Amino acid sequence: MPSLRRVLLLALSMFLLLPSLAQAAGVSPVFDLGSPSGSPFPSDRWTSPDATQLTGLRVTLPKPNCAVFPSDCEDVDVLNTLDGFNVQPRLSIPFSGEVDPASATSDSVFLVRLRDGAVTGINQVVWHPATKVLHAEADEQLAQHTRYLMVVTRGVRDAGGDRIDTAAFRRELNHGQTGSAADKAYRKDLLDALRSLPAGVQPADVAAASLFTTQSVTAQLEQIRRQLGAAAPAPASFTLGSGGERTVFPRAEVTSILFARQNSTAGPGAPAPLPAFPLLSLFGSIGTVAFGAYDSPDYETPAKVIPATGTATGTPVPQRVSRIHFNLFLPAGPAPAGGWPVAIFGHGFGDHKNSSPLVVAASMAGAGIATVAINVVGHGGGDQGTLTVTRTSGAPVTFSAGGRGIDQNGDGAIASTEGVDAAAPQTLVANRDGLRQTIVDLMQLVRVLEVGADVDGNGTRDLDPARISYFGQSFGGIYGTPFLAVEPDVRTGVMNVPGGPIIEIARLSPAFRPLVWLSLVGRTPVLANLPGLFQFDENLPLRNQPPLVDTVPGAAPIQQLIEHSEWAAQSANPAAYAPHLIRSPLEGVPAKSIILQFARGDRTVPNPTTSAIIRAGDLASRTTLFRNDLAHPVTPGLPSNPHTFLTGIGGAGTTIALQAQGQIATFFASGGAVTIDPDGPAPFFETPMVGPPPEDLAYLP
Ligand SMILES: [Ca+2]
Ligand SMILES: [Ca+2]
Ligand SMILES: [Ca+2]
Repeated sequence: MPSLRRVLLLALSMFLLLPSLAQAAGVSPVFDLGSPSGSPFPSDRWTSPDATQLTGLRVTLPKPNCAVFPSDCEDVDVLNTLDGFNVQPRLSIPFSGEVDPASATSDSVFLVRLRDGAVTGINQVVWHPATKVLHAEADEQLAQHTRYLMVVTRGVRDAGGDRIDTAAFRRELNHGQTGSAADKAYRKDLLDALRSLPAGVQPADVAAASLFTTQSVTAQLEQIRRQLGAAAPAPASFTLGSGGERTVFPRAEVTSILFARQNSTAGPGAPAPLPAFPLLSLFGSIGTVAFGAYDSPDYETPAKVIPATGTATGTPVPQRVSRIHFNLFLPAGPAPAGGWPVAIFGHGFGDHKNSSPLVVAASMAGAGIATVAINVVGHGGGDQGTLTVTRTSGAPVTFSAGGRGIDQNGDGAIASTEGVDAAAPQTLVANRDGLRQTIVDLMQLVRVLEVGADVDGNGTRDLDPARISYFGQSFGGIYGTPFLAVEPDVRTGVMNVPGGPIIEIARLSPAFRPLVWLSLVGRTPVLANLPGLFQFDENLPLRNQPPLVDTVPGAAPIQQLIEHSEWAAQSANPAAYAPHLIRSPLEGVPAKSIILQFARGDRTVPNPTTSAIIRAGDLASRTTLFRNDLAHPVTPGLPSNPHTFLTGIGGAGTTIALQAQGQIATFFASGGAVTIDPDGPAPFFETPMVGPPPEDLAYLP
């Protein structure tokens, strides 16, 4: 009996051995669990159990040599606070030899969502000959806190055109009894998951695989929203004057608004008139100009980071209370019973509440809608800045301008966005938590409007809490998307020129690319890989471009940093929240009425980053595309960069701006029911856009 068993075992091992001997010279994926780069990534091998998380896991990447790679070590500390991997992951697959990158397609490399078997392919393939690593983006954004199986099949071919070898992986999986307990547990989970191959794929086809769990994206903002809703806030104050005066003024009596902005630690500068002030009189539609303030819990530490808390059971902790100032513009005429409908407007990067909101308010007022705006974290100059309202009668009234900028780098200056980013060593967080805190402040503003805003002080509320809308430009569309996904009581929203993720906007936009370069030269070791100011080459393909063979020295570490930046910031990425606007609302949040406005060839928020939101949210039918490629050639003076088409009043773009604003005003006035084409049958606006979401840049010269 023992001898028979030995014979059978021998026969079986011969059977297993022979094919692998025959293919011994072939190329195979590497499956060495000794380091994250030694096997297909992402992989739950690089997590630890954590019962406080929705995923039951926390990322635990090992650190490189921190004496040589201190910046990478700092980044690992940030990534290791997360409860899973990127929802838009870059897949990395190491091989033992050369492969043909053209053979890496959605048929040969794909992801299987384990809960339902849904398959996602790949895009943006990059092959690194020097390291023999194949990289590819998941073709679509994945679901949050969900397990996926990554499969690499024999459909991938080596440089000689032969199918890659499958024996090494099977041998490693079945017979690899070496390694840590974590290695063994991961191998077992992976073997179990391999029972979930899609129809038509046989176990013998699998050349490599990994099992990974995506991060939670929305959990912490949802936790904070529940905390905000637990207690009614104090109502807004409208008596901000330095002498206790009410800061509510009939528009016709205001002769100017002076802004003494604080741009340095030395204090505010000289008062200067707000350039946009005359636009408040555009249609005679605005009756009242008001300034108010409310308290909002601030979850950011002084380092401008919201500390990670368990996504299942954690309790975010407010660090302090901030006084948030707002500008409010009421329509002329008698208010409807219950108060004016109100639209919250979110300003852009580097802008502030005393600028663009004044450019859009008259259009809203013309439709009977009030406009309210706050400053984004880090924006509007320092908190010593003031506004002064001068009047046709009565003394000027001076009050805080509500600046939220700080001198974060200690150089004495308060730059236009200083304080929105996290401080070192948590540099990888970037503006994730400045954006999320701004969303918290907007959710708190909704609560404050819900307790009743008595603007004129006569004891009745003047804004209707049942009719709160949101619109935002650029950055305002970026933080506006998560806000609309998480806030249940704002049912109608317009995102104008949003994009995501931030790192993709930054590297693809000529306007922001120098900031990426600054971050590359600020690292140790420095990652800028070209000589010259602002020069670097990350050598990445756009979507739907053919596979790229990357031989640019120093591009690979930049690519990895881009991936890590995106992963770390998904909890503020509009694309990651877009699925929850309409298609898959979050618990307790109704589906929203949405318009997404954007412009062809936007050089500030490039089209591929807007398309990422459109694809993730199935929003194509809700888009309006401004065709600057058609309008620019026939309209002298129109800017080649259409990014600010919503607010371009005063120049050649005035008609376009008012048409875009008119679409929003009509949408809000109808409670989100009516979406007009801004220019009707004329071709410069498409409602909705014609054709698929653009994946190219299409910059005009
Ligand atoms: Ca500074
Ligand atoms: Ca009132
Ligand atoms: Ca049209």
